[in-house]
Amino acid sequence: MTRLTNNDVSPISSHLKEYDQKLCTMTDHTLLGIACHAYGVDEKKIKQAMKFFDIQVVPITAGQGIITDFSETVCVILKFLGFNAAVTPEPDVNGLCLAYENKADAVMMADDFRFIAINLHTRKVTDNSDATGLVFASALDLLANGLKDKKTTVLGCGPVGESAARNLLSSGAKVSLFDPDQTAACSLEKKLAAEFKNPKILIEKDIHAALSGNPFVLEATPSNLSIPDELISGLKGMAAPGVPLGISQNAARVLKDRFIHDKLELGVAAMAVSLLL
Ligand code: 2YC
Repeated sequence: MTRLTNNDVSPISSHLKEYDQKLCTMTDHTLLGIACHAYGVDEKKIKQAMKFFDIQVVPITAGQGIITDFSETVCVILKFLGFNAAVTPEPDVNGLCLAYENKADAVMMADDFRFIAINLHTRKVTDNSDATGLVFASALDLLANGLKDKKTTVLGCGPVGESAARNLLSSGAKVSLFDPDQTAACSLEKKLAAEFKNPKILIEKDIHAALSGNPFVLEATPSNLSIPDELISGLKGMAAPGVPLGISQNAARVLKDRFIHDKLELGVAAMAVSLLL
């Protein structure tokens, strides 16, 4: 799991409105709308429920410690969506106690290994990797006006890629898997084949084969250049939860409004919506 830096996080709050509008232009859905689409829930019902739902974000000093602005940015995203949210004044155990004592409905927190949200009433736990894979698959589905029977290549077969591939299969996409570590692709294919009663999942042997046939792409690798520039023009669209971004700035310009990437926003929106299910 790639650890964000303050450089990744600090620009987010001031660009939220602009990003929300860009998502609308590309998918006809807002940040909240994409998250609701991911879980198949009615946005009006979520908007109603979130008014009475308080989420406390607890900074965690364990391991490599606090990322400056991380908790504050998660909180800003939650409030932008319409939730009541605040960062606890104390980190760690103290922060968790304060959240309970202040009758929070949910907490969100991250150490170096997991970023989770917990509904304190239902005890539902949502993991950022699962939610991020799901919501970026949902965004790609909207970008593509539906992915049924369309070739969709998942680059990166880790936790985010697994969650995305599972949800792309549910959308009826023709899923191909690629990972530089072929064993990761093979084990994911086996796992999904068992879950979906032998769907046709292709394992691609190299990046050129993976990106042939004008696919849609879900880029979920921690590499900063998983797709060479010369292969970009053949892509129909891309959703890229991978951190750092797996394509060059020039490639991002070529893809323009057929390309969705962020480092926190869609994942946090999906985690928050999942707390209300
Ligand atoms: O500020 C804090 O509370 C830190 N303990 C937060 C550490 C987050 C580490 N994880 C990441 O940077 C990202 C997550 C946002 C999702 C995957 N990696």
